[in-house]
Amino acid sequence: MNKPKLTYFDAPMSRGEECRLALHLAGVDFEDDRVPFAEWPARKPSTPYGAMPVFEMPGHPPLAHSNAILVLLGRTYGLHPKDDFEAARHEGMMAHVEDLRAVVGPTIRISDPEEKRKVREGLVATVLPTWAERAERNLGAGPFFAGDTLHVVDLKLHMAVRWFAGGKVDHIPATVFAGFPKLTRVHDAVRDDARVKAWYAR
Ligand SMILES: N[C@@H](CCC(=O)N[C@@H](CS)C(=O)NCC(=O)O)C(=O)O
Repeated sequence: MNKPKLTYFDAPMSRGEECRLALHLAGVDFEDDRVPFAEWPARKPSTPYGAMPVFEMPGHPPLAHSNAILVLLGRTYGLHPKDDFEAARHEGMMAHVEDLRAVVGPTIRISDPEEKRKVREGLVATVLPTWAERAERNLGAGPFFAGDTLHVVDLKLHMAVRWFAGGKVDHIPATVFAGFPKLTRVHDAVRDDARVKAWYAR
């Protein structure tokens, strides 16, 4: 390996895509290792914690956990605050996104369609608006988490909102976060960033 490598599923989603975006925004020439879903079970045991994304840099052991990867990239390439307290505030919001994934993620594995519908409708009624209200409470005048400058936290918030905004998650309406203008504004500001547009125009 002679350049950084990011390993994740072959899909523009979630924890892996936010790390790819961070690498792209940082201008890093990286190997974009996309694992077909069918190959994941064979590769899983060789990852640090049995999950992806995994980031590798020449001369270092593989690094796992999206927030650790994002903070490393953010610190290295100016996409995370230098001030320790402000950085921790950003990391708090990043943990809030992981809290959301921790409740919605397991519903993907519910095999009974009726049970899945019930559980997801329950999330739409309570957990998702509560999560969004708490995120919103910690957002300022925007457009990004910390004003005019895009940081890794914004990439993470963008991916969280985008997850549902596409309308492709059964039983979770695309409008589930539409009533939260600050969250929507972060999502849109990241979407409209020229570097992000360039990534999707490849
Ligand atoms: N805390 C980890 C969670 C990683 C995680 O659960 N990744 C999912 C994909 S987003 C995964 O690897 N799922 C497949 C599996 O657990 O076997 C992080 O933030 O990266």
